[in-house]
Amino acid sequence: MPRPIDTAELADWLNSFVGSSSEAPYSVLIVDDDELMARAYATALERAGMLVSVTTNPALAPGMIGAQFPDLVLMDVQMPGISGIELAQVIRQSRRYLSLPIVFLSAERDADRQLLARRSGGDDFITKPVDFERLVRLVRLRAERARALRSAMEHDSLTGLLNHGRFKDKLQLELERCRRTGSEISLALIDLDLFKVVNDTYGHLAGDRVIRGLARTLRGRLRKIDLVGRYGGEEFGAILLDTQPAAAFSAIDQVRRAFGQQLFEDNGRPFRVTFSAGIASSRRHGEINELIAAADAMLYEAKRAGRDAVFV
Ligand code: GH3
Ligand code: MG
Ligand code: MG
Ligand code: MG
Repeated sequence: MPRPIDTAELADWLNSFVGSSSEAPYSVLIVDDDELMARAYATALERAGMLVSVTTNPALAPGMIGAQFPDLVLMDVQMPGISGIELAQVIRQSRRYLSLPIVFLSAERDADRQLLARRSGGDDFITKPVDFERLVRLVRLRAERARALRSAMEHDSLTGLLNHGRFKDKLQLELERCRRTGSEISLALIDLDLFKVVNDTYGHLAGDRVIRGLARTLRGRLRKIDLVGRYGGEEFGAILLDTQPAAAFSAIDQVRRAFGQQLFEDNGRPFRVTFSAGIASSRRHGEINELIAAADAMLYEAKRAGRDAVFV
């Protein structure tokens, strides 16, 4: 019997591996109408240290993928209702899942059908009866590469922080968690002050060093569980988990003071840079666009008040 799965809980758990995602166990979703076989694959993968969930109902697969964001999907081809090939086509329609490896499992030996399976978006084809050792090796290899690819796609290349798209995904996920659990997050939007002047005076390379410097300060000064992203060019976002606005203010203001003391230099010319920030709470703004707009409005106020300040 496949064990019952609380997909929301599993998503939370997977999501909690912030900053250490490469060390988290690989998560695999198995989609196979044959319960006994699915269970056997699951056991083999679990013994190899992976986290496995199973569904015998292919119609549930897209929802589970959305909730769990597995590292890999292992999928039977022949299933009642919707075939694995059709399911792969559905999954591949979403840009988010372009790098999600799909491995087909099938008794299908026909080369044309196998080719069709690959063309529909499948990455590998394992024929039944399955060699379990080979299955584990292949899944691990695919998951490893997919995770590296996904990480590159989700992080900003200049700073290594979450990029704009992934940052907003995370914000959405955290807001959903707040709704479920009644917890609270604070969102901080941070914008470097008069950065055009910095670029004009010291050059773009020095400007880039400043952007990297702020990224490092944010990562170093905030908690490991907090989510930090590069929201735009010289704008950053921080999601402070389980944090009320007053505490968020202290945290970001402490970053502001530390960053303001940092000395940058260009050809022997030392200089400092400041930032302004706006903070808003999920308690008052539960919808993502509202929350962002509220933090942005506070950021605007901080700028208007003369910059180098945090407004809440
Ligand atoms: P304000 O205090 O009002 O925010 O002034 P500002 O000069 O920072 O205003 P604005 O947001 O208009 O300018 C941002 C500048 O940041 C313009 C852009 O050239 C620069 N910028 C954006 N991304 C990068 C980047 O990746 N590297 C460098 N060096 N500069 C960048
Ligand atoms: Mg089947
Ligand atoms: Mg800006
Ligand atoms: Mg600016």
